Amino acid sequence: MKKMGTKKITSALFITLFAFAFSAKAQNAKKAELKVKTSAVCEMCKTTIEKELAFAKGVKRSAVDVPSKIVTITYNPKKTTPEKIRQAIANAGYDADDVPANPKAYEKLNACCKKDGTH
Ligand SMILES: [Cu+2]
Repeated sequence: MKKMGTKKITSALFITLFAFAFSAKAQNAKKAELKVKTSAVCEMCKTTIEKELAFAKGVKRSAVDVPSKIVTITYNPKKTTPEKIRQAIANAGYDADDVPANPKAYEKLNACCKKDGTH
């Protein structure tokens, strides 16, 4: 009787562990990482891009590394796509990989943020 009890507990524990592993895997599927090369040149560009992405659907987190001009984006692949994310960056006035910056948004950028800006 006592042995049976232990077995039950052990199998219950296994099931719990399985459930944990499974849910962790399911959560991973909702997260993907994307790296996009932009035309960011300064801290202000970083803020502009990160703010724009904060409002983009499906984007969980974004971080611009100014020296390398790379934006690392954590997003939900069920809610958005790399294409849409690049488009959001382009709409903010910055190049995003092969998507050119939106000219109107680019015009509105501070002079120091433009590609030919003096630094
Ligand atoms: Cu800038």
